[in-house]
Amino acid sequence: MVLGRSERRRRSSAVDPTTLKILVAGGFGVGKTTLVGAVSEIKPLRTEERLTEAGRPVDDLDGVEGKTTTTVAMDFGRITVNDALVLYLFGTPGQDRFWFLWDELALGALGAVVLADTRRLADSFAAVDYFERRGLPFTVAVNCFDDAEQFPPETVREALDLDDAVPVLLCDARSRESVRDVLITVVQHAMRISTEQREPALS
Ligand SMILES: Nc1nc2c(ncn2[C@@H]2O[C@H](COP(=O)(O)OP(=O)(O)OP(=O)(O)O)[C@@H](O)[C@H]2O)c(=O)[nH]1
Ligand SMILES: [Mg+2]
Repeated sequence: MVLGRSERRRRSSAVDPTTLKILVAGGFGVGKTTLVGAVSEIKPLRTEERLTEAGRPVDDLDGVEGKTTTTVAMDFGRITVNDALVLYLFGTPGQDRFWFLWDELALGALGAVVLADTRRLADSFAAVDYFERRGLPFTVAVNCFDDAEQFPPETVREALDLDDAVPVLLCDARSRESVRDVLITVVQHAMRISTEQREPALS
């Protein structure tokens, strides 16, 4: 097939989209795997294993009694935000015994979402501490479970003792649109921080 001049120009000017890595973190059973699955345009890679009697002493099932599986390594998904931007999503395992995987998963990440559940807000403390310590920009997204009491974002900010600059928003981890909004907030926040770090005098 012979390409016309305008088609040839169009194709040669098309640039590869920027690809960014985003972590999806948070406590056990907060909805990380659900979030990645809701938004991914490829079949998400999951590493779910059944929760067993043997794990009962170390797996804290309080508040998530209906849960039958848990992530033991990571979730992986991809979302094309627009022609210029593709996000690769890495969901962390939620249980403390898999903390050793976090450093590997965080390598090269632009930013992170810390998913929170208002019924078990303390389960998010460790993820918030982790990203603050590493200096990795993060956004807190409250996954609004039907039977959880709903609090305004500012109350959650206070409870988690977050810096004013950290975005806090409410979301539904099952909804593609809602998760997309969260991810766009993460990218914008991380870009803002990286610009401020590069141009401190202007910010
Ligand atoms: N009602 C409601 N249920 C949800 C929501 N998000 C997740 N769930 C349910 O909550 C359970 C836990 O979700 P997961 O996505 O496995 O949670 P996780 O954070 O990946 O869990 P771990 O990997 O074990 O830490 C699942 O049964 C989901 O169907 C939500 O927004 N609303
Ligand atoms: Mg999971």
